Amino acid sequence: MFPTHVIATRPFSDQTPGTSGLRKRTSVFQQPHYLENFVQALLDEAALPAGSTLVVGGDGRFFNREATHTIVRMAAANGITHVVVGRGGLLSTPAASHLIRRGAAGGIILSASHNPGGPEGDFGVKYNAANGGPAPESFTNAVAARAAALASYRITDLPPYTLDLIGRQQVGHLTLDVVDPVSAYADLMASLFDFDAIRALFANGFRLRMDSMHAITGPYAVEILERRLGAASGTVINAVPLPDFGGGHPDPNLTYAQELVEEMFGPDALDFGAASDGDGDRNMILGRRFFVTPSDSLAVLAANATLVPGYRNGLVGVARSMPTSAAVDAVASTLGIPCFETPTGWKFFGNLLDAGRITLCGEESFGTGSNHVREKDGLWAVLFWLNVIAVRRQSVEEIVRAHWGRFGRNYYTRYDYDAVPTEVANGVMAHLRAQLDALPQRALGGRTVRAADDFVYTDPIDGSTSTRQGIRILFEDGARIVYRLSGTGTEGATIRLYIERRETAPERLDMETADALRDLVATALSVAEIVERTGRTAPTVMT
Ligand code: VG1
Ligand code: CO
Repeated sequence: MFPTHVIATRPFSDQTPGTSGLRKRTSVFQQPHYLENFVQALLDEAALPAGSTLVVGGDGRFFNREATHTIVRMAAANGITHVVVGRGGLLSTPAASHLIRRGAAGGIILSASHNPGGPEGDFGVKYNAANGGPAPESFTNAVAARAAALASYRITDLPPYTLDLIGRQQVGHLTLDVVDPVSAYADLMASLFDFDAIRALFANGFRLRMDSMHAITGPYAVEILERRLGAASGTVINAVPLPDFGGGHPDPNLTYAQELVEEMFGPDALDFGAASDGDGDRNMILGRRFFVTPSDSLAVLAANATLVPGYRNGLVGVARSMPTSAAVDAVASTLGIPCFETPTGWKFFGNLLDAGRITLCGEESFGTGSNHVREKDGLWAVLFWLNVIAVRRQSVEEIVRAHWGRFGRNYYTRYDYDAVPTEVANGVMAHLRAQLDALPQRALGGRTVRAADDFVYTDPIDGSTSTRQGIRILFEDGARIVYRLSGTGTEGATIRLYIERRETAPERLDMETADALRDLVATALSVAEIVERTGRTAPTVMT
């Protein structure tokens, strides 16, 4: 047998997972024992029964391969006898979720998602449970407590094995399956969408640009869009995953997906543009010179779901995270189905999906998904849109404008202030909390406040409660301002400001978002004293 070592570690008190797993600078993860400490805490807490399967894979960023080997060796040392790894240690987050759901007891996903990668960038580790979804808060809190108290971890010297050849290897007592990262996921997509209709769309000259931002969706997009659906070769740009994402910020928004945005708003704009993030769970949808807000995208998909084979029988319900606009609420009320409002982070959708209470869900941060996996899914959203376009035979812009005409329009914007000193950001939140009781009935910028609170969520399935999930100022006319601190940043704090106003009058559906929200933005900045407290006169990113 191969020796298992029990290695002394020092407790790490900074291993509390945030919105989506543990995310730190790569250099922090590279410290001696740091990764091992966290993985041991995860494995201890998960306590997988004998004979169970663990899935491992990541978005290919710098340190992905080393971390994969460490986890394989630690899994073996902790009695796990079957590990499934994507070839090269690669798996997109939605593909990992899908593989876990096919009989594994859990999975470890290596990614810091939309955060930059590389030696100077970020790394991340997330545990997903047997349902394929991010472990709930109760689990992550318990892991953090263990990680802060651990004395040692277990790791095995394994005989040589490879992550680069598809197939089964017997490595000591460990059965290691290296799988093609793409094929099972591509088959799942083919089972949900009308690939014949989408193929016909491309055959008739429909032009798409997909920007994979040098991140994990490249191989998935090439296989599905170009090979299986016949989109022109070269449709997918930045298709080769790179350890540092080509030095970019793999976040599909109007600021960072620059190459795509320039083309889609330029003189030779194509019919449809899309981008995905580092780990493949986010999506940005663009029409010709037209940006679809993620909140609108969720609402449009919900309203058109029965046009898609996988959702032909309709939706049982929908959910959105609290800061996401209420556009989908209007669709749910017309369809007569429930709409749930959850805290930020995909883990809060898991119970609702597992209990069969919702079919679609989404977040304003370019995340949309359904009950097909337990993560948000970037390429799924792109395929959903393509399927809807193929059936409706309308442009992206026509579909969205028709949607606004029918359901009303939720003007929406998000401001992010990155790398704010932590004390300053906490000061902004404390200043807001101190005003909560005095805000109701007050007039702010000509609007009357109906209610103000710090969002509390009680899970309807397991009754668990999550507090302090974001400050909401709700106005009587339905407008809303939300403030929260990011749980995914690694430098200082990120303040997020979300602003929304609903409009149903037909003559007011075509305003520029900046014009429609100007007053509310001014109110939001002044109530929080953003400029005074942070010294920032403009956000880092505006969506
Ligand atoms: C952000 C988004 C949130 C998303 C999370 C993980 O969190 O706002 O909606 O679920 O990232 O997405 P925060 O706490 O920074 O606002 V990903 O693509 O990193 O898995
Ligand atoms: Co992501």
